[in-house]
Amino acid sequence: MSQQHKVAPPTGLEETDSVTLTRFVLHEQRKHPESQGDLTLLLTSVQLACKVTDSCVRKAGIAKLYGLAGGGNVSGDLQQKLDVISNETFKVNIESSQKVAVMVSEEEELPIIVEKHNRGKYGIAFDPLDGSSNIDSNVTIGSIFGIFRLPDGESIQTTDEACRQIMQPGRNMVAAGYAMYGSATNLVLSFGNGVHGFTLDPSLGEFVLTHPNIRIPRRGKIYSVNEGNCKNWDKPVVQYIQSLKFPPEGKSPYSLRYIGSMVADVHRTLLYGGIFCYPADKKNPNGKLRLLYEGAPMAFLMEQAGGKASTGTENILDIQPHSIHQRTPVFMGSYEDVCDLESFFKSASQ
Ligand code: FDP
Repeated sequence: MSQQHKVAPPTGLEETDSVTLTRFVLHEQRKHPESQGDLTLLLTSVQLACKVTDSCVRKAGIAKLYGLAGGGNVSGDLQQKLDVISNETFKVNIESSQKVAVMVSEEEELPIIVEKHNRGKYGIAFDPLDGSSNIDSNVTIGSIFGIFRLPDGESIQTTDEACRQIMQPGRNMVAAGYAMYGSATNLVLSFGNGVHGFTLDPSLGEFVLTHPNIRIPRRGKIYSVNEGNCKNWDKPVVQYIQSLKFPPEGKSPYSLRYIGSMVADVHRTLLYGGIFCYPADKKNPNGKLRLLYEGAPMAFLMEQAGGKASTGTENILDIQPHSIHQRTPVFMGSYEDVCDLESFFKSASQ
């Protein structure tokens, strides 16, 4: 509608002009006249996978979807029924978009190579249901994804080629995001032009833009870490956390908030500021979280929102992956907080 014909909706009808996720993505696509709409269609399929997963999570108790499925994932964690359902949902929906050639899932040891007739130019890495140890207690969980342009998806024939093509530094991602199944359902997304948050309107079944252009505060007041692992942390991490709890005279200590579900902890950090940490420790020298479908997509969002993501010594987005399920230490959040953390690693190395 042209500007001159645009009339303000009558009071109470403001919602008739909701910016849905689909409308937002189409609008962004128009900024790139050369675009063939492939990413738009891929995001539509991811959006649907998130809606289906959300619906399963919401009715899990009633439909008897809580509990173990009987198998294990790549981490050796026991698979929950919802892990299996969300993984199938992501695979089926994304493959049917015909826009990807390779998928990497936290639930599958090998990359999934899409049938030739269904292939597209992208690769996607996803954790279909992150934080699943929290499922049965109805704590917030989520899905995380990162999308890469593949050098030549058409030619892939072997597992090794599939791995080689999708194992790119996070900085190469064309889009990343997460869905959060909490007291409301959010989908937070970036395709390299800022971070935008949508909330699922259950009456419409549509994600509606509620948090345009999210900017993380330069410095926060909250730290988020599983402090039970403290005895195994490296010295710089112990010293840094100690500095937050015992600040110099006149400064307030940081508050601690830890849900134990990455999507929820990162979402709060993005909105309120502060730092989310999952450090390496003596038992897990590379930490716990996975690079391709946890660390890198969240790092992409953090940086796009004006924050920072680091291993302590390196920007997470610069890591060249050497295996699809490799782990990485994670420190992400407000720019100044992550810089402070890095300064403890720097001092330790001098
Ligand atoms: P979960 O084991 O419940 O799947 O990556 C997995 C993850 O959850 C993250 O969502 C979360 O941040 C982290 O592990 C929690 O680990 P701890 O239980 O060791 O704190």
